[in-house]
Amino acid sequence: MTVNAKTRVTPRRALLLGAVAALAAGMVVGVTGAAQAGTTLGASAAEKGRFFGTAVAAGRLGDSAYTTILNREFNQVTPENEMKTDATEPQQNQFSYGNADRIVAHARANGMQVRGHTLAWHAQQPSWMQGMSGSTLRNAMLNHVTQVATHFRGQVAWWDVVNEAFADGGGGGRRDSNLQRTGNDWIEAAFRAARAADPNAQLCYNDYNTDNWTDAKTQGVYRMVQDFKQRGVPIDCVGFQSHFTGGSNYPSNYRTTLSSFAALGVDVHITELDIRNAPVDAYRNVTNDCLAVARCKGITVWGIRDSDSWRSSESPLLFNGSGQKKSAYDAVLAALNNGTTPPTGTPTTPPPTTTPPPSGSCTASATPGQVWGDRYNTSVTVSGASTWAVVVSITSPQKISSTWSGSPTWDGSGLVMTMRSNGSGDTFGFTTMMNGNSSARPQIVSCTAG
Ligand code: G2I
Repeated sequence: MTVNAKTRVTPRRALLLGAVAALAAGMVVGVTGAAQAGTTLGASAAEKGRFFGTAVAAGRLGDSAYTTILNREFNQVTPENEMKTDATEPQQNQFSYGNADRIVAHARANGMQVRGHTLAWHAQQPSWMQGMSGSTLRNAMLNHVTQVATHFRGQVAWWDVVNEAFADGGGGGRRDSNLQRTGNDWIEAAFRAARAADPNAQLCYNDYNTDNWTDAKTQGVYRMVQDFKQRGVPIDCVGFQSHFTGGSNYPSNYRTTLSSFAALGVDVHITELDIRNAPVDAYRNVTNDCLAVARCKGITVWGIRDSDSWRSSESPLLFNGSGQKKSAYDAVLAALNNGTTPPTGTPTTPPPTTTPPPSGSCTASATPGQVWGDRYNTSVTVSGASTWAVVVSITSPQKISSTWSGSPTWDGSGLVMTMRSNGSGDTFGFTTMMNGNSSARPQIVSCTAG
C-alpha cells in the first residue's frame, strides 16, 4: 500500500524518530516498541498498514458537519455515484468529470487515497449505452474504460474495473446483461484496457453477496479470479461490498472468504460496508477479519452518517444523523487498536459479554518435505506465539490427505485448512496428494496468535 501524506508520520514512527534523535544526542532512552493507539479510524488503520475509507457524495462536500467528520476520520474515499458511466459519459464521447474531479481534489487536498468506482457495470448506464449491443457496445465500453482511466491516471489508487458481473442464486455464473451478451471475455477485455490506460492503478473486481465462502456466487467469482491469475489477465484486487443490509447477514466464514481470495495472489478490500442497525459484534468481527488477513488492505464504509446512507432507514453506519459516533464506531476503533480501549468516546451501550478472540499475529514458514510420485509433505514452523491458528490453502485438484502435530478444521471446499496448535509444539505437518497437479504448493494465508 502506498502510505499517503496524511498518515506518513504515524505516532509510532514519530516515537522512533524521537528515539533516534535522542540516541544521536547521547541520551539513553527506553523504547517499548508498542504502537500508540490511534484516535481516528484512518490513523488507527494506518497503524496497521491499512486504509479506512468512506463513500463520498459530491453534493455533500458543502456540508461542513459532513466534511469535518470526513477529514478527521478517513484516509480513503470512493465517489458514491460520480464516476459511474451515466455520470462520466452522459452522451457518447462527451465526458463529464466535474463532480468526480471535485471529490478527487478534496481527497488529494486532505491526503486521502481514491478508489475509482466503477468503469464497467450493467447498472447506471447512460441511456445511449443501454440501447447498444454486440461489437458496438463492446467498443463503446472499452473506449469508456480507456478515456476515464486516462483522465484519472495518477490520481486513483484502485479501480473497480468491473462491478457486479455475477448472478445471484445458486448457479455461480455470470449475470445476464448487455455487457455479458457481448461475449464472456468482456471482463478481461475491460481489465486489459484499464491496465493499458493507467498502468500504476491497482485493478479490482467488485461485487456483493460474495461474503459467504460457501455461496455459489462467491465460488464463481473465486474461479474467475483464479483463472485470470493463471492466464495473466491483469487483476490486482477483489472488492467485497459487504452490504449486510436488506436481509443479508455477516457470515461466520467471512475470514475464510477473504483469506481464500488472498491466497490466489490478489489484495482484498472491504469496499461498501454497512450493517443493518450497526451491531457492535458484526462491525468488530469484520474489522478483526480484515486485520487477520495480511492482504486485506482496508475497509470502506458506504457513507458517513446514517442520514447519508442509501439505506438510511436501517441506520447501518458508524455515525448517527447528528454526526455522533455510535457504539459500532467505538468497536471498530478498538479493534483497529487491537483491543485497547479507544481514548475518546464512551460506548453508549454496555460492552458485549463475549470477548473476541485475540488477534495478535505470529509468523508461519513452510518447509518442503519428502516428495513421492503422487504426494508430498510440508512442514510449517510457527514463531511469535505459543498458541496459534495457521491458515493454509492448497490448489485444486490437490488434496491434503493427512496431518500431524496440530488440530485441523476445513472450509467447505476442502482447499483451506485452519491448523490450530494442540500442545505438541511449534511445528505441524501435512501430506498433500497431487491428483495430477505436481507443481502447485501450499500457501500460508495467515498466522493468528491465541
Ligand atoms: O446499491 C448500493 C451500492 C451497491 N454496489 C454498487 C454501488 O455503486 C451502489 O451504490 C448505490 C448508491 O449508494 C446510490 O446512491 O448505487 C445506487 C444506484 O445503483 C445509488 O442510487 C442512486 C439512485 O438510484 C438515483 O436515483 C439517485 O439520483 O443515487 C442517485 C444519487 O443520489
